[in-house]
Amino acid sequence: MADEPIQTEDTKLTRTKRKWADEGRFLTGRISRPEADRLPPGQHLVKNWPVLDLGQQPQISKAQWRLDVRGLVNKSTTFDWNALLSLPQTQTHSDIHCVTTWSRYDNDWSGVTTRDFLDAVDPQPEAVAVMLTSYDGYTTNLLLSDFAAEDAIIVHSWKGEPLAEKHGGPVRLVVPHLYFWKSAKWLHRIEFLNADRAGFWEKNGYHMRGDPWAEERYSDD
Ligand SMILES: Nc1nc2c(c(=O)[nH]1)N[C@H]1C(S)=C(S)[C@@H](COP(=O)(O)O)O[C@H]1N2
Ligand SMILES: [Mo]
Repeated sequence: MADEPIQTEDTKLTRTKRKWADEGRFLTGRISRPEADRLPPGQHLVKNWPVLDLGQQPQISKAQWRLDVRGLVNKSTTFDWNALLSLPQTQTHSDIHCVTTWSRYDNDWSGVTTRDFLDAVDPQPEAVAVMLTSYDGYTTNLLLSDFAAEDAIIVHSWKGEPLAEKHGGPVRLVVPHLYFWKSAKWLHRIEFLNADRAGFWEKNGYHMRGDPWAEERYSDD
């Protein structure tokens, strides 16, 4: 009896998560690290928050903003601001690690976790990667298992205030367990793919995955 799974909460959400856990598609045991491992190798701490991008900071109002969800999902859709806010809202606390060697601790984010987002758009079994496209033309790729990490979040607020335009407002992604170039600012489109493809920096010599603890900085590493 004690071994029986609890059936009463077998919502679609728990079914999806259980299926993914069975397939090993969610990373496990990666989020909590000993404090001694908090700063990845080759990184130094900063207290400010540097701004890094391709030099074009698009000005997108909340009213103009859209998130197009395309590719291998059952619910191919476009979110506007209200649709994003109608998904479950979560607050997270995480560190930033930029490949240019600065790290910034203790950032407070609010938005929609990628797991809640995935539950809403329902990826097809063939989907193994995503390509993110931003309003400035930037692209970056992630394995679906990395996109679905427990602390990955589609962010609209920082410290309870709207995310500043220079940091990717109105909406950016934050994937804390990878280098920050994977965290697309001014997020506009997410395409679900049956194979991992290279985004902007990945085509220009950066690593396809970018794990800071493995120092996956450049593709020839
Ligand atoms: N749309 C977009 N997102 C982007 C970039 C960019 O040029 N355009 N640069 C990436 C890089 S290299 C880094 S380090 C972080 C910087 O985010 P920040 O300016 O908020 O520190 O954004 C990432 N996301
Ligand atoms: Mo970066």
